Amino acid sequence: MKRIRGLAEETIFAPSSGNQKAGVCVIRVSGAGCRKVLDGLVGEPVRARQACLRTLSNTENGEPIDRCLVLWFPGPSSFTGEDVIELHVHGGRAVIDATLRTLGNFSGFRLAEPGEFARRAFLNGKLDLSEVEGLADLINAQTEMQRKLALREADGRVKALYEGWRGRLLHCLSFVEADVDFVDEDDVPDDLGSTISGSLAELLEDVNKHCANPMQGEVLRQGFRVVLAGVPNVGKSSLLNRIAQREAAIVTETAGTTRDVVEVFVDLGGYPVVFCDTAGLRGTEDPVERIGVERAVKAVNEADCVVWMCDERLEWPEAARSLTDSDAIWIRNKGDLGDPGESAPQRSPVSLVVSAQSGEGVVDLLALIQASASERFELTEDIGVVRQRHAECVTNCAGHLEAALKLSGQDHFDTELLAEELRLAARALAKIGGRIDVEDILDRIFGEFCIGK
Ligand SMILES: Nc1nc2c(ncn2[C@@H]2O[C@H](COP(=O)(O)OP(=O)(O)OP(=O)(O)O)[C@@H](O)[C@H]2O)c(=O)[nH]1
Ligand SMILES: [Mg+2]
Repeated sequence: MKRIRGLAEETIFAPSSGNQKAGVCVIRVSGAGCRKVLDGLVGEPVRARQACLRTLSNTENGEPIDRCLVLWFPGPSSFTGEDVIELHVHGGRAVIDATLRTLGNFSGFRLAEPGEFARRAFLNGKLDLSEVEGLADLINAQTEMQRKLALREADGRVKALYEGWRGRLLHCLSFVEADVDFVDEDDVPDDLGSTISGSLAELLEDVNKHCANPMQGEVLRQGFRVVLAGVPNVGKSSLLNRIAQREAAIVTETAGTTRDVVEVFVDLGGYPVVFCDTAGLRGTEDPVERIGVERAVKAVNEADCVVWMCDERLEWPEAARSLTDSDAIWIRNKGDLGDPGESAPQRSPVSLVVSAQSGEGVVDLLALIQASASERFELTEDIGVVRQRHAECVTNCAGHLEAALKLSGQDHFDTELLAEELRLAARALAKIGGRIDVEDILDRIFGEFCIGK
């Protein structure tokens, strides 16, 4: 277990329950100075890990600040691993300010930086990096599905999976290292290759299966991107506004109104969905509109789901046809104007008629999109790779595992080389939990937190 270096000198404190006016505000204190708070600010003794109702008093003039609940967690059995106190004060601005001011008067005390409590928990071996990332996700989760995914990281399921794989690798490595170091010992199997290749093949299969639905977690974190695309004037921006229930995008009768991609975040049955309105697709001489069309094409290509909006009254340009995707949802807008009839220049594979103006069919469209998102995010037993950072480590591990498997299958191989591949595969997994090579990523990860966590 890592011990903190130098940090314990400073006791940190911060409100941990957000900045809104509320009934209660939890102010957390962590560090060796906690006992000063118990003696000076709280006064009366408190029992460890039990909520005690106490009066906080200003250390300068002895005046009472608030009557509040005090929770005392002596280290190392605390969130950070250090001594921790939680003060559940009344959530008014003046109470919070007076409490923070008094805490700041203790020598060696300072306001915590964002993520500093979690950083201390990590440095004290209370959490591994995947759990820290899960905690950040849990705090940032805006929808039910994001919460579920974050909990899988925060409660240690991601950690358990990768640590389990690492354990299997280290087990194989122990045979190889035994072969290298003690070739004459009895308990080292003669046929090293065949002993470990079965285990390595099984592990590689598990790793590859796990990577089969890559970045599911990343998509869930960023949101399922639904791009509204089609020729100009079909009503893409009107539909976006109808879904957002506000005037998010400009709507006019002029074809070619939208240029930039306009994004709106929606919680669709627990799934985080980002709807993107785009410029109407058409060939154009206008340089600004051309950039808009390029952005629209890019958005379509990067979309998780494309809603192709058409209007059979309008010509469907060749450029747009080449982009069409059989998995996309095809809709015809302006249903309130009636069917264009057989006289329309073309018939597209429309599965739904909607009207951005009256709202007709929009609920059905949202249900189709939700079904598509739920198919994509089905949270199975194997949680898949949840972060880009993890994906890089797992891919790296798989590469070394493959190399090791190949070596172990040969009649004659260099055991040193095999051991090195196994070590590198295990290192790649160790990186996920932050056992090694963490210095360069710590600031980025803890920077995701707000103050007080
Ligand atoms: N009757 C009717 N008119 C609509 C409907 N949806 C949009 N319109 C009208 O169609 C025109 C174009 O609407 P927009 O939402 O700007 O169309 P767009 O596809 O975003 O157009 P571009 O940004 O130019 O690509 C506006 O005059 C809207 O009021 C609808 O469902 N019914
Ligand atoms: Mg528009």
